[in-house]
Amino acid sequence: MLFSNFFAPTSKDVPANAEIASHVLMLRSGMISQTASGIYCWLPLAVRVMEKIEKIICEEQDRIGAQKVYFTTVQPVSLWIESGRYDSYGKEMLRLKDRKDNDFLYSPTNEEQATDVFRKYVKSYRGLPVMFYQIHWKFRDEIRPRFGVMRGREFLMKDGYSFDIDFAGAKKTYDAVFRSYVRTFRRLGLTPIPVQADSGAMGGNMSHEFQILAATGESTLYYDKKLLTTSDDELMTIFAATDEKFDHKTCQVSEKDLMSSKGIEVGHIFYFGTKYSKSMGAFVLNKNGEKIYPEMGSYGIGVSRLVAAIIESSHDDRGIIWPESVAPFDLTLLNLHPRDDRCTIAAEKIYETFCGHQEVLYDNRDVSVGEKLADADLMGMPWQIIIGSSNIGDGLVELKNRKTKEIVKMSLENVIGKFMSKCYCPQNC
Ligand code: P5A
Repeated sequence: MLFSNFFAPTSKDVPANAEIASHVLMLRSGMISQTASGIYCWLPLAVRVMEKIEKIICEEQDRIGAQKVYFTTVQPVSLWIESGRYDSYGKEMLRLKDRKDNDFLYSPTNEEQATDVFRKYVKSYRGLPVMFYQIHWKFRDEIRPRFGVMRGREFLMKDGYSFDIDFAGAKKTYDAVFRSYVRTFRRLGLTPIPVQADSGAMGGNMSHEFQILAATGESTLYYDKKLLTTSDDELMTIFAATDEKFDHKTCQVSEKDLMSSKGIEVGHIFYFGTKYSKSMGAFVLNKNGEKIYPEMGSYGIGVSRLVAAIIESSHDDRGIIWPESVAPFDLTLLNLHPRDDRCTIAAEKIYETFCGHQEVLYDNRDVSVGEKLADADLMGMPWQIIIGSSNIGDGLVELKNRKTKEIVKMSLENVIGKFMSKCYCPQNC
């Protein structure tokens, strides 16, 4: 991608209304544009990150047999009247009317719709277990939208819904999703802290939040420091709690192992048994021809929130530092002196060689050296290849690691070799 064609309205100015780093950096790097309180347009740089996050989520959902669908963003209220949630959901629900005066709502979540699709088609125990998921926009009329897309009113969620024949099956599914969420968040470069939680508006009696540590998080967490180093299978059994549930007197963790920190909730999973299947009459017949109401769970990841949460956990005073797995481009190629033919020939050689192998943002703009260097650090690609008049005479370019800030001089051939030999096999060897 040529930077001269790329729609990334970057800015040096710190926006007045942005309180946390991710909000400032998303605005300054031209990732989002506010339309109304808690409602944002997503611009190309942000979309590239979101699509990488979505791909990782989809791969991990596929691995546990969840199947992708699209429910709708607009739902008839009748489904919610059946489940009993129409009145209880309250003012966060955006209510709509069509031209015939029929009542609709914009989906804040889709338990009812998932149950409706299930009951129409699955009539026998043979159709179980089954799990649907989607990655789709939600609207919640939050009383206090804040921190940019971190707590928006319109936001992108991965939401999954599972149906099992009995509690044992449902627990197995819940545990599989739990482990798959840990894998997903780790692949995104994050350290998830699973915390036992209340199930609130979703109902039910088993629930975990997935928090990531960040000084600007809205939750306060207490946890056993073993959580940061433990294997996946033990995670569910190690202590972590939010401050609402934490009690110093009953806490079993020793003083030296107990950590406290702020967290951002990036995921939340729920087991709620037959709450929706019973209220909405979604039953199947078991082997003996008896009616069984499936045991259900629902599983959410805040996809748009994750973009901000990743920035919160990975930035410095110059800008964003993207983990490689979600970086909008693999590298920025900076041609510091585009009017010097030697620089332009070298830059174009790299750009053309990498085409189809590496995702490159080629800064070919006719702007100052300072602006190019500042934008590259602000936008945060993991690597920068910097080509300037002073080095190119010796056949050299600079390779900068955005995270460590280390800069090494290399020959043009070596820098090409380094990136072209990168292995992309599934084992990531
Ligand atoms: C689980 C999937 C649910 O809605 N129903 C379907 C369940 N859970 S939840 O905890 O309410 O939301 C899931 C995740 O969505 C993110 N999230 C938000 N992101 C940005 N702005 C918001 N206003 C917002 N509200 C929720 C969170 O990451 C949450 O864990």
